[in-house]
Amino acid sequence: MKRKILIVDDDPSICRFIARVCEDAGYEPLTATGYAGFERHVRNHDLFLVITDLQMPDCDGIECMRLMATAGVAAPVAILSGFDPRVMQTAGAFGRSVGLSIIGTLQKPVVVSAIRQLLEQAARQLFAAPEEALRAAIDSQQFTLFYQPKVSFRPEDFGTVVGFEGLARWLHPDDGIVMPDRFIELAESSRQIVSLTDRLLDCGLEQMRQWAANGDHWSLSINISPLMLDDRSFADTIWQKVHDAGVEPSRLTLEITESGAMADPTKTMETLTRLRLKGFDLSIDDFGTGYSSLVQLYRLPFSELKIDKSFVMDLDEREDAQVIVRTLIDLAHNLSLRVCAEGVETMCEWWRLIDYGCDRIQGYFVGKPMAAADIAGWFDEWRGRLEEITMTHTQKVLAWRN
Ligand code: G
Ligand code: G
Ligand code: MN
Repeated sequence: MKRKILIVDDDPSICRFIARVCEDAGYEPLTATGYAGFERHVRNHDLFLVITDLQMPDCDGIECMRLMATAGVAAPVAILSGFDPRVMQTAGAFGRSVGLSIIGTLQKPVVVSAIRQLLEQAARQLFAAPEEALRAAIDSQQFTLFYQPKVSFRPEDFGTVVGFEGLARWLHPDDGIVMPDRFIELAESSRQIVSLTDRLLDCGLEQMRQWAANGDHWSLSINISPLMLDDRSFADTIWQKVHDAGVEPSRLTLEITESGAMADPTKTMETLTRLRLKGFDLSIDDFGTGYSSLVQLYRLPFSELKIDKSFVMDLDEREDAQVIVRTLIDLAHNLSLRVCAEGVETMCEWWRLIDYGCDRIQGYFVGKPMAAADIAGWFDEWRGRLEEITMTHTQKVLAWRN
């Protein structure tokens, strides 16, 4: 059975033209010149590709895309239009936002070679499983880190930027910046997290080198998937990389999510212990949300505990969140761990955490994760804000003393 391609355009001659090219390439074209025909085909056929105009008398392209999304069309969609490329890009972004797989545009007047190219692309996509797309993206260096500042709360260096957490971002050629919730799970289940982390670590180490060249000796935190800790060679591999980059291992914090670290502590213990012995800083991430056992916490050689943002974000409203955060800070200190509170968004939370004796904080209040190029601008702005904040602080203390 031939694969079906739906072609939608209010101009029958354009439909016929594209249909001919599709037919010649061995496909079965279905055409529609209006909404009714379009809807019938979308509902009744298993489609290989949809080529749709954006501008029709009884239905615009956005409505068409909504309908396809509602009907659960999984086939790739190409946008056919005479509009300028920016309009088509916006329409494409809309299509993706409702869950369609927009594979490209076909600019009017349509030429045979462009149609053929599109057909080849659709055929390639058919065989490209998501893992393959991820692999190709890792190989072609489409991943980078965004950096979120961490600020010290200790009296000796209060307000100082001590380092950044690097968070993975996929710079997708069509979709723009793709967030980790869309690829980390897939990377883990397909074991590509190893090569992805490897790439990200290279990015981060290069960034640290540039910072150092500018006189900024910031530390960097990298998220490590617990899956990687089963690998006996992990500690050596990472040490070699850091050594080759001329970076002190103590400047690199490896953040491991609590649930992951706890899954099989005997297996991870060996790797974590070796990493500590080599001088790396180890952080237990999102603490309080996983399947924690305090016994594991003191068995595994962590140097930092990161309080999950869900507690921090409730600090202003909920007394129980205050109790939990205070208790976690005490617990960490009693186990000689440094504490970092994550997800600080308000001035109120900031003051409370100083009060509780938290060592470090991270959150939108200080800065969102940002591209490396934006750090310098953010840093200048932060110094100004910090001055204001500390002035308010001094006034508060004076008022309190009086
Ligand atoms: O900002 P943000 O949406 O970047 O991060 C969401 C989650 O994705 C974080 O909680 C973090 O655990 C995870 N994440 C981000 N970057 C990485 C990475 O490089 N490796 C792993 N394993 N997880 C990451
Ligand atoms: O790896 P981890 O779970 O720690 O990643 C941190 C996550 O928390 C990232 O997704 C980051 O964007 C997010 N984050 C960091 N600070 C804040 C904050 O102040 N508010 C909110 N809502 N999210 C934050
Ligand atoms: Mn983290």
